[in-house]
Amino acid sequence: MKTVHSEDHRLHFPQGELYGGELVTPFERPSRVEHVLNRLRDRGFPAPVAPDALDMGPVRRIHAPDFLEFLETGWSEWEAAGFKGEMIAACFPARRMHTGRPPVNIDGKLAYYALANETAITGGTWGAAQAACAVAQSAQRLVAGGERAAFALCRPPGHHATADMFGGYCFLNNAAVAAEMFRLDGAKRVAILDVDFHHGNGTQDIFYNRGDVLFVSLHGAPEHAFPYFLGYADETGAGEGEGANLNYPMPPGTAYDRWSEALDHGIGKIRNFAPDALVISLGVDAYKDDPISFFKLTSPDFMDCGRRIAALGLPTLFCMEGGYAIAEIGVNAVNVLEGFEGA
Ligand code: Q9C
Ligand code: ZN
Repeated sequence: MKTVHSEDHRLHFPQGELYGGELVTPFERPSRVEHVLNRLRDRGFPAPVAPDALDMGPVRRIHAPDFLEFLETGWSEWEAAGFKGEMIAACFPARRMHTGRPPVNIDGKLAYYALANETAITGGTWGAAQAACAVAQSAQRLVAGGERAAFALCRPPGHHATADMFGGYCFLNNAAVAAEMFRLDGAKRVAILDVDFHHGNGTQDIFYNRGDVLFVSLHGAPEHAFPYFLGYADETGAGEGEGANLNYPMPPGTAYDRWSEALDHGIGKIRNFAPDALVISLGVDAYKDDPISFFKLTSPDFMDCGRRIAALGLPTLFCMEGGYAIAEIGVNAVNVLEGFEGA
């Protein structure tokens, strides 16, 4: 399986993440990628290839023009306003305050486009987000071109990003853009399976009204886990998309016995949907030692997960999402790929 990777992910490395009332070094950091690259090399995977230039066409089909403009120009507006720190939202259009009008003031704009304030924007963020999305696009082209599977080593991740909000470490929804590209390439139906510990609220929201893209997510129950306000089992899609959204929220302490039951159930739904392509939002933060998550998967479990995904027999694009047990992220992510290839 080929990997697509860009060193431009390094452009995004904020100094601070607001966590428990402290500014800490972000959990989502560049060294995550180094561990994955090292493991790929150690396990004999082909050397990663660089992506082609980003095609903004499919990005514009997923994200709103004003949001893309904010990501592109926000940092210079922030600097011009005289702010000295990184861009961290300090307020939100909360309940009963949202009238859908983006402010002109950059501090207000930041609040408008943010869905959480753990995620800072820096001068390099837009470049890195574009590179991550280009990585997903190039890997998608490999699969659309006939490869059985490809690995998009995206950083920053994407599944929390909605059409017009960033947060949860995400800016552009790489997996959603790739799924849309499969549709543009002629796939009648596409399935997205999100195994990241966190609910893929962005991907869910983007495709909620569409019947051509099935979204299946396994995640920490929203009562207990970020993003807290979405990811319940009764969110099943709307309109044309009714029945094409499937959430498997699971409680603290969930181990592979229960998690894999949900996986098999979701895989069964994907099989019935009969998609022409499969996108995996590959977060490995369901790992037992992940510092910000509460599932109990072991490293061998990730290999079994890859095996079960392979049994679908679909052209498959893996898009990297979360995973914050830095030392083990390489083993866990590559185990999914090895399980897939060995199946
Ligand atoms: N107390 C991904 O795994 N944590 N994003 C906020 C609030 C944000 C995770 C915690 C976690 C985002 C791609
Ligand atoms: Zn996650």
